[in-house]
Parts: sequence; C-alpha cells; structure tokens
Amino acid sequence: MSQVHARTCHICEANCGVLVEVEGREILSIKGNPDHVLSRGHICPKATAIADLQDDPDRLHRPVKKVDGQWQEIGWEQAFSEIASKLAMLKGEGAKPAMYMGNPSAHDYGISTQIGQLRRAIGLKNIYSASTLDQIPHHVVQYHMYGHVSLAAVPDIDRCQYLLIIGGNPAASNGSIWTVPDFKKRAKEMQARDGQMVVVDPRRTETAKLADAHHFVKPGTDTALLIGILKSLFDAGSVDTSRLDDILDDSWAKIAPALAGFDIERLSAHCGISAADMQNMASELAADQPAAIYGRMGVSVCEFGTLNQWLIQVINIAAGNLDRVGGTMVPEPALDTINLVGKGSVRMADTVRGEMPSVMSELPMVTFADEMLRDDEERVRSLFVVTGNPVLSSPDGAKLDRALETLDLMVSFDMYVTATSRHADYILPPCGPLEKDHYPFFFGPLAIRNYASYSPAIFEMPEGEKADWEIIAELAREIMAQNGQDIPNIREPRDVLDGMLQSSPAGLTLAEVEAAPNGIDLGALRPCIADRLRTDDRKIQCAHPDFLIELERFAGSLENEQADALRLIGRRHVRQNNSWLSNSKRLQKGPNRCTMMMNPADAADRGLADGDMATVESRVNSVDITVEVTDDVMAGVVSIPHGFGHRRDGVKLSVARENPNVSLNDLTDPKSYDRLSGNAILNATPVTVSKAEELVAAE
Ligand SMILES: Nc1nc2c(c(=O)[nH]1)N[C@H]1C(S)=C(S)[C@@H](COP(=O)(O)OP(=O)(O)OC[C@H]3O[C@@H](n4cnc5c(=O)[nH]c(N)nc54)[C@H](O)[C@@H]3O)O[C@H]1N2
Ligand SMILES: Nc1nc2c(c(=O)[nH]1)N[C@H]1C(S)=C(S)[C@@H](COP(=O)(O)OP(=O)(O)OC[C@H]3O[C@@H](n4cnc5c(=O)[nH]c(N)nc54)[C@H](O)[C@@H]3O)O[C@H]1N2
Ligand code: SF4
Ligand SMILES: [Mo]
Repeated sequence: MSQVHARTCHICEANCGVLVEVEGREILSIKGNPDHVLSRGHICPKATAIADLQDDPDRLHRPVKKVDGQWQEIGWEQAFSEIASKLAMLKGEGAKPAMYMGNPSAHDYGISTQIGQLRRAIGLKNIYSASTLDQIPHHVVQYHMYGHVSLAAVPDIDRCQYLLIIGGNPAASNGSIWTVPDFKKRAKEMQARDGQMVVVDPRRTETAKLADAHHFVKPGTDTALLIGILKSLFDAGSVDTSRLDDILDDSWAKIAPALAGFDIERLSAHCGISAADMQNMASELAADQPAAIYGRMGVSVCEFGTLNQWLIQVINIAAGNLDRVGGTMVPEPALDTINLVGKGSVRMADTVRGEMPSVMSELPMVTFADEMLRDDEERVRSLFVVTGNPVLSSPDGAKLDRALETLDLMVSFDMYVTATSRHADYILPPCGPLEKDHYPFFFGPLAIRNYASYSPAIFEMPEGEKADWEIIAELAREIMAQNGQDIPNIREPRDVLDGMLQSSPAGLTLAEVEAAPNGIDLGALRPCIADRLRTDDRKIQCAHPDFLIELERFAGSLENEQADALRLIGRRHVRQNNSWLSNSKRLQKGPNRCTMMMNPADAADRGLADGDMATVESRVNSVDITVEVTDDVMAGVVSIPHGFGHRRDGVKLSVARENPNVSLNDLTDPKSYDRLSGNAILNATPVTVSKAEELVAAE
C-alpha cells in the first residue's frame, strides 16, 4: 500500500510544499502540494531530485577515513575519537583550526541548533561560510540601517504593481533573500492586473524573458544605475517619505547632497543604460502605485555590493515603497529570529591580508586559501567543512585545491566524495534527506506571507546512520570529553524549535504546526517596520558614514574606468543547485549545460562558432569550454554556470563525471573584494577568450 506524505522541499529558499508518495522505502512520486499555504502546488524539477539524493548509490552511509590514499569505512565512535585526539594534539602544538559552512546548512535547522557547541568545543572564534560568497552585503546594510543583520524587507509581489529586478533571476533560482515559491505565476498575476516587471541583467534570463522590459547592463556597473535612479527621484521632486518620516533618522538629509556631484549622462555611459530609462524607472517606482526594487546576486557579489544593497533600500524609502502594502515589507514569521537571536555584528578582523570586514563573526572567503598557505604561527592547520564544496564555490578554486592538501587534519560533513571532501582525512556522512525533519528556519523571515510549515521525517533512519545534527552534537561532545570539559546534555532540534516557536509573537507550538501538514497561513505581510527596528533609537539609520564614504570611492572609480575587457558572469539553471545536484540522473539528462554563452559579435571576432572549444583565461587560471553562441548575453559579456568541475581526481560522483565540465571558480579571482563587507567578487571577471589550441591544431 502506498502512502502520501506532505512535506516541504528543503533544496532552495522557496521551501515549496511537496507530496511524496512512497511504498515501503520506495519513492513512487514527488509532486507539488496544491494545498500548501505558500507554494500553492508549485514545484520545480529539482524537487524530483530528492529521490535521486535519497537513493544515490554514490552516497556514503558510514564514516570513511583516508588510509594510504584509500577510503576505509570505520565506526562512528572511532571516527569521533580519532578526530578529537588529532585535534587535541594539534591544539597542543598551537595549530589553528577553521570551519567552513556551506549552503545546505541553511536548509537544515537541526545543524543550526548544534553547530555553536561544536564551534566552541573546537575553540573557533570565527568561521568561514558561503555567506561571504553570497549575501553578506545584505547583512551589513540591514545591520546598519535596521539594527539587525537579519531584518530584511522583501517585495510584496502579490500586491505590487511595478517590480524592478536587478541582478536576480528568480524564474530559475526561485528567489533568494526572498522566499517566493511560484514566482513565475505570481509575476504573471501581477502583469494580469496591469502591473509591470522590468529586469536589468547582462543576460536575457528566464526572468527577463517573462518581463515587460529587459535592459542589458555592463557587469559590475549597477551602482551607476542605482545612483541614476535615486538622483532622478530627487531631481524630479518625487521623493515621498511621508509614510516613514517618524522613523527616518536625521542622516536622511545627507543623501541628496551626496549625490549632487554625479552627472546622469556620465552614470549612463558607465552602465550602458540611458538617462531616459533611469528616469523612467524612477518615475514608475514613485508613481501612484505600490512598487519595489529588488537586487540579488548580480548586484551583491561585485566590487560595490554593499553600496548597491544600500542604494536599493534608499530608493525604496525615497519612492515611498518601504513598509507599504505592495512595496517591500518586513515579514513577521511564526519563528521570529529577530526577537530570538542577537542583532549580529559588523567589525574588522585580522587576516593574512590585514584588517578585513568580519560580519557575524565570519571571515571573508577571499582569504580562505591564503590562511592555509601562510607560513607563520597563524596558519590554519585543521579544517571542518560542514555541508560545503568550496573548491567549486569560491574564487580561485584551484588554489584552494592546493591549500587543502597542506592541512594536518581535515574533516568533511558530506555524503559524497566531492572536489572538496576528497582532500579530507575523514568524511562524516548524514542520513538521506527523507530521513530527517525540516523547518524553514531562516526563510520565514524572508517569505512573502507570514506562515509556518513543519515536515517530519518520512523514512525511519537506517541502523547505523545519523542526521547531521547528531554527528555535530556527538563530535562536539567527544572533543569536550578529551578537553576535560563538562559535557552538556544534547537538546534535540525539535525541542529547540518548539521553544522558539512558542517564544515568538505568534505563539504557536510545534505540535500545532505539525498538525497542519499544508502549513499554517498567518496572513499577508503588514506594515510593521516601526515595531521591528532594532537600532538603538528605533529609527532607520538612513546614511551610515561608511556608505557615504563608499559613494565617494565609487565616484573616484568612475574617473579611472578601465578599457573594456570581456567580462565573465555566472549563471544558475533550474535543473542545478550550486554543485550539489550534479549527481542526479533525473536532472543531468539532456544537453550539456556547462557551456560558455557568448554574443555572436564577440564569437565572430575570435573566429568561434557554436560548439567550438574555447580557452578562457583570467588573471588566476584558464579553462577550456564549449562555446554556445547566443544573443541572450550582451556583447562584451560571457557566461559560465557555477557548480561544475567534478572531473577532478578522486571525485566519486559517477553521474556528474559523465559530462565534460569545468569550474567557473577556476577563473574567478579572490584578489579584490567588496570593501564594506569582505564579500567575494564573482561576476564581471575580466577574461580573454581564444580558440582552444587543440582545435586550432586540428584545422
Ligand atoms: N562564481 C560563482 N560562485 C558562486 C556562486 C555564483 O553565483 N557564482 N554562488 C555562491 C553561492 S550563492 C553559494 S550559496 C555558494 C555555495 O557554496 P557551497 O555551499 O560551498 O557549495 P554547494 O555546491 O552548495 O555544496 C554543498 C555541499 O554540501 C553537500 N550536501 C548537500 N546536502 C547536504 C546535507 O544535507 N548534509 C551534508 N552534510 N552535506 C550536504 C553536497 O554534497 C555538496 O558537496 O556558492 C557560491 N559560489
Ligand atoms: N535552480 C537553482 N536555484 C537556486 C540555486 C541554484 O544553483 N540553482 N542556488 C540558490 C542560491 S545558493 C542562491 S544564493 C540563489 C541566487 O538567486 P539569484 O540571485 O536570483 O540567482 P542568480 O542566477 O545568481 O542571479 C543573478 C543574476 O545576476 C546577473 N548578473 C551577473 N552579473 C551582473 C551584474 O553585474 N549586474 C546585474 N544587474 N546582473 C548581473 C546574472 O546574469 C543572473 O541572472 O539561488 C538559489 N536557487
Ligand atoms: S523551487 Fe526550490 S523548494 Fe521549490 S521544489 Fe524547486 S528546489 Fe524545491
Ligand atoms: Mo547562495
């Protein structure tokens, strides 16, 4: 007899409701749940990959240890005790430990409930994570303006009439820092009520193709566009802050004068978007309609990422759209991290490259490899990688590949032997995805409705396997035991969750949420920012001095504009999730997706045709890749997806290795970074492209 379980897909930020039909331990189907309160039946192809993850023959089920270059299965006790004693020995020598946390840890609330103890047991003050490859600029802006790193305002798409998306591709990514399942249908509903969606992107993306208008922008130049829009609002006299006047601090008055020196035609020449288009965007945003500007990866992972995210907030305030129904609004989730977790921090920290920003006690990933390669007593000698694949996800991955080989101890929490975990001494694999429960801990505060949704595990965990949280909790205790510390009881994730739900304003219990398999809808977002602000004076700090100084630095950079090289950008595909669904046979079917998109004019200039192999060279490295000629990318821009590059020695991902694939991050460059946040620059990498030598020789 088959059974259908309602569950939430844990793969991306959308957290769609799915219906999983199983018979025994066999997964018969995974479908969208039409009754889920947030996703209304929507799913994307990635949901079906949950079955591939669950049943993947390449997945590890027991800890493995590297002995003479070979992987040997060992027991949990042995793994924990050997890791703890090696760590103690290294500590005795004064060796420095480090930890990297990757993207899937944001989708496993159990990890969040235990990781602090492991960090303390290891003795880590700082960690590295995918956040400094991603959204740290948002946290800096939220911390300074709203007083809490996690206090975000998201577009209220269901009631919005003009949505300007800059550097985001929610039609493929399903939204980010914005939990918006069913994005495409919601965008179409907006258009059906005479709303408009406008996209700014160097590639005509899946989202751009749905939009009412799309503007190409030169990679890395959006700051000029954003200043142009903001200045147009002021110049046209259409700034209206009346809704927020009581909660804007005095620094608001500093913004217009700080823009005075910018010339709109100069800004337009820099970014490639006409002054008229900028003025038009400004007037649509300020028209008598709810509107929102939203910017994501394309404007975060660049030189002025924090400045961009600040400008976006300021434009939403200036146009009267922050905290407005149909504008950008702050969620009041069932599990309210804003009330339960500290406001975070933005500081400076010592690194091998001198003082760099450290946000929420994280160190910038652009220094990660160098911290292992430095030759003083600060050298990182032991590393714990929790749910991450930084060799493929961080800039100059090939250098990191070399750096990981220098470690005295490396432990990976992963279910596969990947480009990263192949360097480990121990791999500690978690149970399958359907053997663990799920709560969208980090995503309620980013969702387009206030809601709660809990998914219990569907399958019983097989004997001898453990969830990530158990592995983390038990390793932490073994390290504490060997340190001679007192050992606290394990507080199970479910209990922590229950406590946090009950302490939140909605006051739900876990039992109540669990009793509603389609989720509990707590209603549409409400204007509430005045109550949510966590700044000392409970006002929005409009213009933190750092942002004004950065604005000046940007003005200076306009003077030194470089002659244009080809600029490399990344891309995401709806059948891929960073590096970690590459082994799904369902998703990897079909044509090769690891291609370099190139505009026909640029291809012709270099004698390249569709399907040719090209050599792409950046400051750090070069790769050979198949060219896909398309006018979906603007002239002067090439695009390679990230998350590939699995054909490295020792990687045990049989499906992922079938296709030729290269890593975008063998080309990206950690040399520069966003000065205000330490975030990596992953787009607009200058590259040269030529015909690959093999092909030239064959001619
Ligand atoms: N050039 C470029 N680089 C980028 C990006 C880009 O746009 N362009 N995007 C950046 C972004 S936004 C991000 S978030 C990072 C992601 O960077 P990472 O988090 O470092 O990489 P992922 O590819 O997400 O790798 C996740 C790893 O976790 C493992 N894993 C999956 N699920 C689980 C689980 O439940 N438990 C455990 N223990 N392991 C699991 C997978 O096998 C995989 O090895 O990449 C960044 N890198
Ligand atoms: N299918 C799928 N979904 C995912 C993921 C995935 O790998 N696959 N990853 C998940 C993760 S970890 C994240 S963080 C989110 C990211 O979610 P998004 O930010 O929506 O996704 P990206 O595809 O990185 O979108 C960035 C867009 O910026 C554009 N861009 C690049 N450079 C510039 C620039 O200089 N200016 C402008 N204006 N645009 C630029 C790119 O062409 C791209 O379309 O997606 C999540 N969802
Ligand atoms: S959009 Fe994200 S959460 Fe929804 S089904 Fe796809 S991967 Fe899962
Ligand atoms: Mo991400």
